[in-house]
Amino acid sequence: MKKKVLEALPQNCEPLIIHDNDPDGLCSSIIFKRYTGGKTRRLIGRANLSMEWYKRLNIEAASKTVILDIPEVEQEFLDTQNVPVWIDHHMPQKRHNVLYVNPRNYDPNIYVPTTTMAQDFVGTKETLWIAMIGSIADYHWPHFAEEFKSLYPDLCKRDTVQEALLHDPISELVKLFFFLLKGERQEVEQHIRDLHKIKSPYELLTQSSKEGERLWKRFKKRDEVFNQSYKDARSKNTRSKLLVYEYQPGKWSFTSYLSNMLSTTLKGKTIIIARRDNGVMKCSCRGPNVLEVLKEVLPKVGGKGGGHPTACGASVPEQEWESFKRLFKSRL
Ligand SMILES: [Mn+2]
Repeated sequence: MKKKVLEALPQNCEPLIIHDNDPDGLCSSIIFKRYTGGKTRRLIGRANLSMEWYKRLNIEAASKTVILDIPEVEQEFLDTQNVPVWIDHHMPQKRHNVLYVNPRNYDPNIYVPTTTMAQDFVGTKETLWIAMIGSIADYHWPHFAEEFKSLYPDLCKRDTVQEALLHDPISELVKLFFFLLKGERQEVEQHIRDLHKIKSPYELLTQSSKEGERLWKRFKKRDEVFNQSYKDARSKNTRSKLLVYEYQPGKWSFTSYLSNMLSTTLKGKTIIIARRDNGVMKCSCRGPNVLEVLKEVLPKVGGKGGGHPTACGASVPEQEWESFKRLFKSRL
């Protein structure tokens, strides 16, 4: 696969890089951009790259398109391009006229974040820290973790995602990548421009450059707000196997990071973070076999959702919320 990707994307070929709006999408796009050059665009608020994005992303002007960490791309969209490159790790789709890299095509249970693949295809020693952040952010301990630890012994000493996220300084950087994607569009675009310029993790951790300083300041503001919800959620914890936390986020929504951290600190517990949105409860779910339970329970309450075996999103009609929680709990 690496050979095919490199053939399709020669160094400095300046493609348009479209990526998911999360740390895995962002980190993989940074790694690709360092190799290929070109422009990056973030796909906000949806999992499907459809024709409506064709004009908005100014695809016509692109000589080549790279699509990173996006679960679904319409065939019609792919057909406007000369064999785009699409690298993803969600449920495999059947498409043609595309170089589609998805490890689940070979093994439906394999879990490899897009960032891990980006590092394998076009990464260097200089992008290793970004590759580590993107992989851990997607809850994956990459095969290059040992190399990372020997290059940055002060940033990571542990051997598992859970331990590193709880105790190692690398966790601050993972959080930073999550939080800097929160905010007004212009503001986040500035963060991304800055992140593309950051050469080393210490620029952020010690604020040793103008960009590093600005990003750190923005991160800390968000972190303060996050800590409030985190404390609040922790205070709702009981001896039950399930922790459901309902909250209404302000201008920044930390839902997925919050559920990640709660499931890391409250090991073995199933976590559901929910917010009300137009008559539905939007949930971020984490837990040992949360997908399995959701698949059973959601159809009974007219809900929708899916994702990874231990990390899912779901939406449940508000009037079914209480029965959803009851059914869910009875299946644990
Ligand atoms: Mn993603």
